Amino acid sequence: MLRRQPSEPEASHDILKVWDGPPENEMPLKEVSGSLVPEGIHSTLNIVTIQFETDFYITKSGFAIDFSSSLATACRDPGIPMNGSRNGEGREPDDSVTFSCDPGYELQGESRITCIQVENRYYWQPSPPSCIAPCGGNVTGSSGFILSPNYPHPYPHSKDCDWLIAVHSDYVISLAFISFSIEPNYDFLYIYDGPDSSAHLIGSFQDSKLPEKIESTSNFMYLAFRSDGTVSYTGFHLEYKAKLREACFDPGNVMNGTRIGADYKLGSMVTFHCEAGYLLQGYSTLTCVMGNSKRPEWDRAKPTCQGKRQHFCYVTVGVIHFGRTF
Ligand SMILES: [Ca+2]
Repeated sequence: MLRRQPSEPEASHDILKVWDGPPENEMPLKEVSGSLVPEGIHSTLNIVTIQFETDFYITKSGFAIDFSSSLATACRDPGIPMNGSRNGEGREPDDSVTFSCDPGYELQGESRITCIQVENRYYWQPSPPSCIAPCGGNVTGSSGFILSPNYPHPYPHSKDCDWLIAVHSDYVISLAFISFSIEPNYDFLYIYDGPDSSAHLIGSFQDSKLPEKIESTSNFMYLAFRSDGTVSYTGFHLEYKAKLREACFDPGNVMNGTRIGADYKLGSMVTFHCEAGYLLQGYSTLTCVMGNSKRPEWDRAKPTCQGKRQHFCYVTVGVIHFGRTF
């Protein structure tokens, strides 16, 4: 397959670095580059170090920074993480606040942080967490969301993210696309009807057209997202729900036989036939009915195909035995 090279070489940056105290304390506050004006920065010490690093290429207008000092008497507003929420308003020493993330997002850091005072210095320990859309994972629970990494921001390049959705065995999985936008022809979302990528491929999805809702035939669904080394779109936001199974499980095949019928819904029938030279043992036709457990199940056990020759040998042995006795 042809792969494109990135259209520009990795840009060399000019960076502004800000530390709380001298750099040797290793308490970085912020690293800034580009042209977005960052939010205000607050130190916890009475010293701030600002370092400006430039490379050999391209110069722009630079920066202007305004600063002021104030006497700290409490911790600063710990903020609310993007795609998450905060519980608690306290900012006094020993006050704690907790954080949680919106469905589909994972907390990075500690959910509980505490305001610490050391002499005139007030700070949160540990630092406030963030909420990120993870790259893959095992998803359980009767409903939930699957988000492309970094959603709603563009997903990273060269990512392999795999999700396994597993619900209770009486249920199947219904997956709805809330939003979907990935680079056509180069980035893909593969969805499999089973617990891994060796299961039946339901589809490989790409581009920005919202796919129809899809359903698994078992209680597992496997999603594999692959992005190439360049160009990212916003990705996807999917919602899954466990749905009571309305069909029987795939009854499989029989050794030395064939099956007719591929519909496993309630009321459907499948019929087994044995190859020439084999005899069917049991009932040839199974019907999907509502079982005693209120779940669809086949009304009979699957038949088997027995070799005639084997049967014949058994009779022959019987004759010899018969001959010896009398
Ligand atoms: Ca791409």
